[in-house]
Amino acid sequence: MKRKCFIFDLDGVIVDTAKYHYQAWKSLANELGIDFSVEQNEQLKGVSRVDSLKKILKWSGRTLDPIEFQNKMNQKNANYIEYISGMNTSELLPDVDRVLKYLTNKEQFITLGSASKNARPILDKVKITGLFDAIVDGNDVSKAKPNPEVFLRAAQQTKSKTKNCIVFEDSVAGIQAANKAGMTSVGIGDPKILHEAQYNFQNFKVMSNDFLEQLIKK
Ligand code: B16
Ligand code: MG
Repeated sequence: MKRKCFIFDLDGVIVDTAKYHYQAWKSLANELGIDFSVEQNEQLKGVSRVDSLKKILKWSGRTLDPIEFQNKMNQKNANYIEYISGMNTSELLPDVDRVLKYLTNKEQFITLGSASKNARPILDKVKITGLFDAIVDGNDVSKAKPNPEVFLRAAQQTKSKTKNCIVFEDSVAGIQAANKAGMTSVGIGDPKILHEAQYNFQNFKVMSNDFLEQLIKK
């Protein structure tokens, strides 16, 4: 039996927490006197917390001393945690449950490859932790996307070859990481933004079971 390793990004793929990251970064940036556009936010998707704050400061030409930097990161995370505290199963993105069930029934490996350090509590809140064969998140890696470390670890944990791994990602950095790892990259979101992906879907609603079957048999 073919057993592929399906690696799901979390924010923006399984749950719509991308909007909460955006709101939390925007209020921090505005407080620092920095404008923060939707386009800039796009460049933060999939990017670690540390690297995100570094980018915001670079765009603004501002600097913070190490203590202020840490304080601002803590402030952003506290704000984000407040946003996600009320999450429940209704925040699973459309058809994620169908795709997860289909792959589970086909006995495929299901893994998480997320940059977020808040990934585990979020999976618990939307009640899907038990479906995963491996969970790799921001606490487990030292190199952030577009470095492929997070996806390579998910492959290792399921003893899968990289050519047998399929990554679902909503960020440019994540698609680049999947491509660097030699994995199949599937962009979930705007194909103009995610044009480096091998396949593109606006969301899981438009991804058929036939396509999933094709990936399993590939
Ligand atoms: P945290 P993903 C990423 O998660 C988000 O896309 C990115 O916006 C965020 O900065 C990063 O996680 C770190 O998140 O602050 O919760 O550790 O898309 O890789 O699942
Ligand atoms: Mg994401």
